[in-house]
Amino acid sequence: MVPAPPMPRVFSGIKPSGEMHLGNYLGAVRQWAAQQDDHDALYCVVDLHAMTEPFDAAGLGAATRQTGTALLAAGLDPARCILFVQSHVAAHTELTWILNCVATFGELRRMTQFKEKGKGQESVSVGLFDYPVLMAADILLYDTDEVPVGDDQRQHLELTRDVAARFNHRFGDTLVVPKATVPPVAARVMDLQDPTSKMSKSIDSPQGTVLMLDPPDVVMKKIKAAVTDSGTDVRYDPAGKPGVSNLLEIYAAATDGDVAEAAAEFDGQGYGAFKGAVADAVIALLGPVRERYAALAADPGEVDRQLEQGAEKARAIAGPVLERARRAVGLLPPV
Ligand code: AQP
Repeated sequence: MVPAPPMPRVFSGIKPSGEMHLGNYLGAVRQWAAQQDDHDALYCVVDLHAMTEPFDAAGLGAATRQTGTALLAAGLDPARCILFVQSHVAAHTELTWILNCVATFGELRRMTQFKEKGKGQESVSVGLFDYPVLMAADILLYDTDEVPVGDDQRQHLELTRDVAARFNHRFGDTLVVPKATVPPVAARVMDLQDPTSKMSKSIDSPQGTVLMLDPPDVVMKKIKAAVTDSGTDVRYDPAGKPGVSNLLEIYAAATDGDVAEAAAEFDGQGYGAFKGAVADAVIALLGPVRERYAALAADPGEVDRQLEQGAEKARAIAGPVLERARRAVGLLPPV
């Protein structure tokens, strides 16, 4: 029998920087869950990335476990993917150092996310500046073919590709150059109170952010209060009608439809009925995730055990890739 061709390897990560929201779910994690059967999938709670901005040391471990629990609840299945915590695989930081010596100051300084996050801050950590290199190491350490990300991470992915190609050019073919895959809808879910900014864990906008674990009445309230415009027609026009367009994207993603169909469905209906339908769709989508989360959170020891098993499998893949990179740059192997 001819052996089946290997499945493409996919890697992605999420920061434990706050509670997961609808943008994370629709823009990323739902795709991750869907890809487990036709991809060789690795997913990671990137706790080292959460340290690049001011963070609470006393809460970091609990936030990491909570994010791991939420990912399991959202459908990641350790029998079908490798789910682990970034800091449990030391190779991530070691490859970061090697790549730090390949990436340039100029290219990191151009990163939009660094510029935005650093703006107006009195002091910015070197970690925030170096974030894209750590992200490149995360991806390259697993010979990743595809990286499913929301629109906000495209630039970092381009940098990963550039760094990998430069490394290969300088030291010989060593690293797999990955490509980004962005979901067709809801690649950038916007804040409900400010539909020109993306929904984010770290931005303080409780009413504009639907959390993945929000109870139904809270979801309904937040979506009903979403900022729209003074018009009445439900039409997809991101520049002219950002609030309505964001809700149409959310509805299309939650019902597995597309925005054109969604706009046609609500043509001629007022914003009130439209918002109610969007909220109902989101509540139906998130209900099972909330239920699974409650069951999993009751046994944190089991979650830790599953994350450790994931880390063990991740280490087994990362070790040889790191070794390849060490050898390529000429480091003396230890005896
Ligand atoms: N609003 C969003 N719409 C679609 N996808 C999104 N992602 C994040 N926000 C949206 C995707 O979710 C994955 C995890 O990314 P993250 O941990 O960086 O998420 P975050 O909510 O953006 O977290 P922070 O802490 O608030 O980060 P910043 O401040 O950097 O935005 C990624 O695949 C991301 O694309």
